[in-house]
Amino acid sequence: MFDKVELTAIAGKGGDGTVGWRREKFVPLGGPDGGDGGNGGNVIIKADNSISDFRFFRNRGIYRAEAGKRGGNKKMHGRSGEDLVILVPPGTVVLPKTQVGSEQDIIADLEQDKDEVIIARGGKGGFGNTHYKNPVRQSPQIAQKGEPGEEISVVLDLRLIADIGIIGYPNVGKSSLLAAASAANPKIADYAFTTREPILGVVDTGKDIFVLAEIPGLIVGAAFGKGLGHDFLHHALRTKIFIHLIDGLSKSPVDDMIAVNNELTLFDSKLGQKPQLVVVNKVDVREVQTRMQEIRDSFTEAGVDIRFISAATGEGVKELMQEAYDRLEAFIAAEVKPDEPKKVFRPQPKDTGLKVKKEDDIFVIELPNLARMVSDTGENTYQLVHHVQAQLKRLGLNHAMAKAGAKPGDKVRCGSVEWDWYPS
Ligand SMILES: Nc1nc2c(ncn2[C@@H]2O[C@H](COP(=O)(O)OP(=O)(O)O)[C@@H](O)[C@H]2O)c(=O)[nH]1
Ligand SMILES: [Mg+2]
Repeated sequence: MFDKVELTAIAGKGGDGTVGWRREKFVPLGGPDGGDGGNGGNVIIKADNSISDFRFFRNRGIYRAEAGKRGGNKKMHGRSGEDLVILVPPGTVVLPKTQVGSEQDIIADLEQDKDEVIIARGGKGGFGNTHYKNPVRQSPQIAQKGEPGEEISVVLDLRLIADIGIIGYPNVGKSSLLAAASAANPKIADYAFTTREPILGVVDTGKDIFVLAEIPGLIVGAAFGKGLGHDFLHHALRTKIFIHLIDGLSKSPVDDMIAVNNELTLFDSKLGQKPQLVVVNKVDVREVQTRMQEIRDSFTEAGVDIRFISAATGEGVKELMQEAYDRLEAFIAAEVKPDEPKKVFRPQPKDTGLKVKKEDDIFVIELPNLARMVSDTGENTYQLVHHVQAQLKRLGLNHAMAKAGAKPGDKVRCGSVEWDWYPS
């Protein structure tokens, strides 16, 4: 199954503004009433619990949001384009796809159901001619085109995040329990140091589904924590509750529990505070069966409630998983959610500053809002040229041109309008 997919998102173009005129009885030609274009739709990626993988994605597919509609007469706004919402499984990380194909900083981490991010913003609708009326220009024949929508290529990376982690000494049976409870296939009786990364499995209790992780590396004493990577901490910290597994054959099961808990707290105090279900394993072994009462009493004395299972025969595993899930749910429900700032990707603010770039013999002005101006005839009318020049002058064209090395009489262009520049 894919756990990575690439896609390109193209937001909707803004609708064009309209050049329109009021028509009334007995008024031959009314004032301007051309409406603005609607905004283009955004492309949004949203986590949804109903989606569990990327099987419905076309790899490298292109996802487009709807364009905004043209402005109408009577100052009617064009309708905005609909947003395109792409549903992904919770746990999806959105990364930018760079030209070289390397992945850099995360755009968004859609960890939970309903987390969402706008990856491409729709273009703004253009202004209709009503906006260009002024005391001198009573009948503006110019309007603005809609802005293009943003375009971005991203990689979606599905990272399962474990809800419940199994901790405990080496050889207590963590891998065996993970294998017994899920379809995961961890190496059993692996040498204790080889497992550095958490191994994840999906548990289906028949009623509920959750992700279970074997958290490796809990080796009490010197070795613990050494060489454990970011992945370990990431998973261990995100895990909401722990199943603390204990070997029923151990000399002192209670001391084992205490030692592991001390180690957890030393590693990160937040880990030590997570709720735990304490479970004694290997109850299929006779020796453990004969000590059951003694073990239970020792834990009761320590104020800890325990259950017995056998990861080898599966005894008690199903019940344990259901209990773990119920605890998880209760824990999540009780969690006070601080008002975390929503993880929303903010595109760079648009640079609206005036920029002049020399292309061959002509100085080109990059000012998107102004470059999108058009006249109703499509030609460069006096009004259009005048509007563009007046705006540019206000924004410091002369200074910018001089800085770019222009000499009086040089050609300059903004959008479709071209003229000879003489500083005035
Ligand atoms: N008899 C018995 N042996 C078990 C049980 N669970 C695990 N083992 C054995 O204990 C050893 C360590 O198991 P493993 O799952 O690799 O432990 P981990 O190091 O905690 O992941 C292996 O030899 C397993 O076969 C169990 O419930 N009963
Ligand atoms: Mg193991």
